[in-house]
Amino acid sequence: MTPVRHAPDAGGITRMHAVLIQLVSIIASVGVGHLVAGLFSPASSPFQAVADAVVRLSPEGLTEFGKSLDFPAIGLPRGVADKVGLLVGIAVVLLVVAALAGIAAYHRRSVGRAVIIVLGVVGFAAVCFSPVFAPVDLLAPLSSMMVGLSAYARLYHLVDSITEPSVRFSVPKVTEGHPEGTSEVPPTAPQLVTPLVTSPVTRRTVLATSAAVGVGAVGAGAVGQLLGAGARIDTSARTALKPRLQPQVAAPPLPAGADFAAQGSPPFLTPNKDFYRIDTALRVPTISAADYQLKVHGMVARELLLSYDDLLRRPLVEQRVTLTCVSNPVNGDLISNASFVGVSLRELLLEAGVRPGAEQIFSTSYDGWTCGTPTSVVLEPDRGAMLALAMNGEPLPLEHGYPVRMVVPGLYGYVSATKWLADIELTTFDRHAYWIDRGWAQLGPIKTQSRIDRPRGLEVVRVGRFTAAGIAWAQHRGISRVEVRLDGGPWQEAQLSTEVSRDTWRMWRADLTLAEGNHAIESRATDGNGKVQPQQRADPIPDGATGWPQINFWAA
Ligand SMILES: Nc1nc2c(c(=O)[nH]1)N[C@H]1C(S)=C(S)[C@@H](COP(=O)(O)O)O[C@H]1N2
Ligand SMILES: [Mo]
Repeated sequence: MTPVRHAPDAGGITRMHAVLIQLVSIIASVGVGHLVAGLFSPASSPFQAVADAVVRLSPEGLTEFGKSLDFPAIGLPRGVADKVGLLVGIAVVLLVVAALAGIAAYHRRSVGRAVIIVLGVVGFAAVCFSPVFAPVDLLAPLSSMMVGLSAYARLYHLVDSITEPSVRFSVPKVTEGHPEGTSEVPPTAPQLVTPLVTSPVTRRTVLATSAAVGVGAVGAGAVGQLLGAGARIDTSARTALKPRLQPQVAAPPLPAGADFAAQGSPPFLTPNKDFYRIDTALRVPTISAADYQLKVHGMVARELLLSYDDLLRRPLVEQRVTLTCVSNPVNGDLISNASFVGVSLRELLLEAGVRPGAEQIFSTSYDGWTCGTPTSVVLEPDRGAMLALAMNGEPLPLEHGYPVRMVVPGLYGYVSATKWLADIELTTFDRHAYWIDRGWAQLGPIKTQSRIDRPRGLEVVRVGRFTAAGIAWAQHRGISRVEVRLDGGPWQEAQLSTEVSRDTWRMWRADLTLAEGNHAIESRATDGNGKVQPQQRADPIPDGATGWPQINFWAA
């Protein structure tokens, strides 16, 4: 037999082969991890878990940056673009690490193996330290690591079997003399033997096998993704809930003139598909209403365990509430308005019996996000704090918290609007919710603000009569007045849309006369208590942006 060439670690391959083997092993590891997760527990995909951990561990600045990322070019709405960007970023980092490890492995195979182990451990840790960890979640990271290591071992086994040269010669057995002792001359020359005993292993075999493993791994990952998505809600079950979500106490009909959409304000109700979205969930949690359970516990007289049907047996009320994100910058668009149908959270808490000293309603979502709401606010009789089940006439969209979310008028979302609500614990403020340890304030009442929607920044409009338009909000206090001024001149009172509720935004419009040239328009709102929004500019962190919005534009 021709001896296999034993070059130190390279084994007759090039650097390119080593990089390929490393990439393919890591892709196999990630792909199979994703597949196994898709089969058993979608959130346990090591890749997914690492991305989730990056979100959890990232400093406030990074998360805030991500929140405001916008990719209009590829048509992704906010709240989605940052998530896709993060996943792509992690994939790129992984590929770069794999390529570097492959180069190192060309000289020392143990380095390549060690990198697979380290990545496996990172994925394993991310899964184990997830806030929603369950033992079944161990399957995906374990199989991921095993497959990565075995792909690596097998591909290098193939490398070690490379025969050189690629066409093999074989020497036939030569008989040592004639059995009968005759003096016949045995054949002397070796013969070229074809076909070969086994098909030869060449560098091309290594390439082809690696490619096949890579394609298989990507396929496995894709199947895992589909399975995970298949674990998504049975959409027909969600739609079937619609007739059961009719409110007993309907909101009064919308008055005419609730918006100035014709002049450039948003419509009074934001369609669900346009409703802003903010959350830390890289994959939208999918909980079926049939399996839904809400636990109310902690400093209460009686613990409650409620199913979706239990909630449906309670009186359903309809309320229009404008939700706002604390990280909304001045003139930003992290604000939307919807009609919600749900049950009174106050009634529920009264039934559980809140014990004295329970200052905080600590809520946890199915994806492990946490939120702290002041109990005193939720218990106010006219606050309208609710557990919402429907939004704009349909069961909550998955992205907005299906099947149940909290809504508390007048508080920023991060302290009140828990989506995919799983657990409510009455406790003190000693316990810190998700954003509190990331630099945001414990209390988050919504600040009085206004926004200029028309003109747009740097827009060129016609000289002469021009109608500016926008919105103003001070949920639960209401808006009593909006003023605008042009080029630092005198304040001019804007016309307000008909008030629908003090928990919702109000639109404004103002007629201006524009001379040719560049202009600046500013706005300021006054809340229902007569307090004017402050001029002082403040960043969103820690408790919401302040400052008068200003738009620069041209008239020509
Ligand atoms: N489970 C969960 N609920 C959450 C969040 C989150 O990250 N996870 N973000 C909150 C924040 S910061 C805001 S502003 C609102 C946004 O709700 P929306 O996405 O329906 O507009 O949801 C709140 N509820
Ligand atoms: Mo938010």
